[in-house]
Amino acid sequence: MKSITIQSIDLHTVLLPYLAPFETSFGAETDKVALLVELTTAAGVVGWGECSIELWPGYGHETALMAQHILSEFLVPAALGATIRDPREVPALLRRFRGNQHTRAGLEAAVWDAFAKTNDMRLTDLFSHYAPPGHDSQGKALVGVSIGIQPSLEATLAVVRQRLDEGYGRIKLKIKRGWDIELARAVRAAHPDILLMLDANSDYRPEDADLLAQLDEFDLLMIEQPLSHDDIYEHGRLQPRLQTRVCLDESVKTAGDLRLALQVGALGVLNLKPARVGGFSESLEIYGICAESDTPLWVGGMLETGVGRAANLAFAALPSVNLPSDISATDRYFAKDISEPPFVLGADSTLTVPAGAGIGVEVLRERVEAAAARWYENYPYKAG
Ligand code: OSB
Ligand code: MG
Repeated sequence: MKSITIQSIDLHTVLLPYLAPFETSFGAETDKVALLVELTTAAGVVGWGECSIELWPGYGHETALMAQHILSEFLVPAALGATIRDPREVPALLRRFRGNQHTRAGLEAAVWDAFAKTNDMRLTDLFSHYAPPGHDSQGKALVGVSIGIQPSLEATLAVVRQRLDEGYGRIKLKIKRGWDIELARAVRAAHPDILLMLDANSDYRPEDADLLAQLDEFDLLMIEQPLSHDDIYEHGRLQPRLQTRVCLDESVKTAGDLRLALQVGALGVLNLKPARVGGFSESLEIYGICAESDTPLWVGGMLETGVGRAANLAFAALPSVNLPSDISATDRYFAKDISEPPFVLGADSTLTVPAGAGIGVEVLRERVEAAAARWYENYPYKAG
């Protein structure tokens, strides 16, 4: 493998309107905010990465201004001039700074993309290279769609119908306390055979175990993150009380968290969000643990732009990612993304990894500039 030397890093905070607002147990969002990391190597190769952040500290604690601050003051200066022989060296380069997983993941992703492009290979094949032997990329990933909280059961049924008609083979519904049993009952009654799952985004408490057990009758693929975002222990007490598998999302931020969760029986499935665990190096370690322990695995998303989604798709194409991932087609999110070509859903509810080197999509500079201008118009903060 050819190494890379990091010559320069440019940051672009962008704001892209969603086609429809996305509501979870934390509230509704109408726009995607992202910080895009543009990294240029000494040889002139450009890599792109996306910091999966949000407008306010809801899912994770990192916001756009925090990401700008952490990158410009600390992470970028630590990375500039470094020669990278293996992208898994990036965490060590940034080790003296703690936390800020979503932010550091964006910088690491830009390194992975530049490294893959330098070696003229798809990012997905670079991931395979560092995965356990025999884990060749499948070149595509099984995907599903995440449906936000709707104003009524009727509205939910209409969106579910639309997504099934579009070809999604797995439906995930966001739930919150008071918007759960009847929702699951209605959707299951309308669609007895679909792959159906729920995501609570930490809205329930240990005392809600009996209520959550009522969901068992709906034959759910899993229930995602029912309890606190930083809890593992209580999930370990909850899982034996449910027939439905518990999937952890928020609670697993490191490979160590996953080992602990497996030890205490806190999960039956893992949602691996590369951003949540600080990047693809930690993701590969977690992937290896799942493969070895036969833990069902899928790749989660945060409504990323094409840059983040392309990288997540490259990872989701690894063979031990064996349940549908939250990586939907471009027209699920945006009228016009910042990259081309758009992702289009295949007939078997799959997305295909683009053939080009690295993330395989082209970032359109005029779209990035327009989305950056939209950020400054709506959130007049100083650039990092
Ligand atoms: O909990 O999985 C989640 C989006 C933002 C924050 C948290 C979550 C989500 C999603 C989006 O469910 C899934 C997607 O990117 O399509
Ligand atoms: Mg989730």
